[in-house]
Amino acid sequence: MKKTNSQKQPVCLTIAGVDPSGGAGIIADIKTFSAFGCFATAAIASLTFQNTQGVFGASHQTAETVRAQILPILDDFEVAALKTGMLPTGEIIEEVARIVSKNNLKNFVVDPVVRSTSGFDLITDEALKVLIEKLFPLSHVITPNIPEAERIAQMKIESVEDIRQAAQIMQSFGAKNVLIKGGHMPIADLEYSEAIEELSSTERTKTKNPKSEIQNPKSVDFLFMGGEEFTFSADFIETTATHGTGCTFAAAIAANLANGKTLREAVESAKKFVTEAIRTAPNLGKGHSPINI
Ligand code: PXL
Repeated sequence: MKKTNSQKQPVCLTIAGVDPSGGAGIIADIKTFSAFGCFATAAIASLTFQNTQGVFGASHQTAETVRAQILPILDDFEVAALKTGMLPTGEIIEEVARIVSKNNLKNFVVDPVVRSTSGFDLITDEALKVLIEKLFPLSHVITPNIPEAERIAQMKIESVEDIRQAAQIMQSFGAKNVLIKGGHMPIADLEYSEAIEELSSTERTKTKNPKSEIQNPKSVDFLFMGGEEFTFSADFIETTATHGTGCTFAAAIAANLANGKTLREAVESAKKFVTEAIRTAPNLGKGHSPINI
């Protein structure tokens, strides 16, 4: 619900790419900030050319033009939370890191966007290294999905134990809190999956069902805060309408933090929001439909 003018809306800032077809990137972030009663501001790191079927190209900003967008916002508003998404080049990432440090920005959610669902690389390998080195230590939480976690931690993720190991690797890169989203690896439920992992590998191969055979599959997200682990589970929804889920999730976490929620509360609420948005997706376009935000 929109707050009235007399209630001060926390200001959230997204620094990300524009998806002109509206499903992902800055447009999704703005709608999400707004849905959580925050005032949305946005700096464009890249203008992409895409629709629900694919990403066809992108025109990146420079460090200077990104800085020129952000500084007037910081000069004027108190930014309660910051979210980054597609940051395509090392120079942009270094500039964002400098600005975050210098302005001591808090509630910084880093969505380490690597590749679009359709397989378009949204960041170069060199830039990904800079993102890990410069932004992870400044972040409050990073929010990789499984393919992103695999590329960052440089390992295959096929089990809950792999998720834990990947999180440890990412924490060793300086990320204090790591949320690994399990939507790409539906599991029966946590206890059952862990029991399977205890089995010998031959038994496991026999037991490991393809996802279509799992009864009541769940999409389970794992939040690692220091040495603690928390899980967030929702029914897995078999659908191709997933365009923009990552952006929306991270933006909802940032908005919740801006509203004063703890990280655990922020993730729990964001997960519900995204699940509902997937469940009620409008089925637009010929490819991966956007979700309902
Ligand atoms: O979902 C990753 C993503 C983030 N940001 C922008 C995108 C995409 C995927 O297409 O276009 C701008």
